[in-house]
Amino acid sequence: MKKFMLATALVLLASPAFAKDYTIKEVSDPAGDKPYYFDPDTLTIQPGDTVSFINAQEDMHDVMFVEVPKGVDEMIMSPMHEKEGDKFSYTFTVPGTYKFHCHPHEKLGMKGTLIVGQASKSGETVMMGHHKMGMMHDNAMKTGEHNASAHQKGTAVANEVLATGKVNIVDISARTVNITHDPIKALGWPKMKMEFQVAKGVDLSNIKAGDVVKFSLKAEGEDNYVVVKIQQAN
Ligand SMILES: [Cu+2]
Repeated sequence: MKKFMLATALVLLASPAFAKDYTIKEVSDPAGDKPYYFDPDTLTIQPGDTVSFINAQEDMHDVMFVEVPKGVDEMIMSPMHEKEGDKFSYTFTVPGTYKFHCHPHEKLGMKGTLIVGQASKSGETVMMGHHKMGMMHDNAMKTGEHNASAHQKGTAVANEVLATGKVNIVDISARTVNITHDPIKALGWPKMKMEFQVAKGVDLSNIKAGDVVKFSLKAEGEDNYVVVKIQQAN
C-alpha cells in the first residue's frame, strides 16, 4: 500500500497538472507609440509549460521563432492570424533562450524573448531562417516525420508550390523577380516581399513591375526556392 501511494505521488509530480499555461497577446495599436507588439514581450517559464499566442484584434500577425536552443529540432511557427482570438499554442520542453517575431511587423519591432528554465549561454542557440523552416517542413513531410506543429502550418508540400502575388521588380539579366507574395500556406509563409531566382527557360519578357501574377516555386538546394513558372494572373 505504501509503495502504491509513493508511485501515485511520483506520477502526480511528473504529470502536466503542474505545468502552467501562459498567454502572450499579439497587439495592434497603430496610433500608439508602439504600433505592433507582443504583450508581454519577455517571459520566463519552466520546461513543460505552454504558451498561447492570441491575436488581440482583427489584424494580421504571426509568430515565428527565429532563434532557439540547440536540441529543438522542429520549427515553431504559427499560421497567419487574422481574426480576433486566433491562437497558436506550444509546449516548451527544451530549456534555454528563444527569440521570436511577427513576420509582417518584424521591422516595426514586433518581437520578443522567451526563457524556458534558464537563459542559454552564447553558442547554445541556433538561428532559424524562414527558408530553412520551409525546407524543414518539406523534409518532414517527405519522410513522414511530421508532427502536430507541422500540420498546423497547413497542407502538404508538393514538389511545386503555387503562389500568387504582385511583382515589384523584374531583373531579366540577373534572372530575379521581386514579388510581394500572398501567404503561401504550404510553406507556412505569411505575406511578404521576397526576391526569387528564376529558373532557366522561364520566359520573363511578358512580366513587368506592377503585374499581379501566379507563379510556382520549387525547392532547390538547402535553403532556396526558385520560380519555375510565372504568368499574369488574368
Ligand atoms: Cu504582427
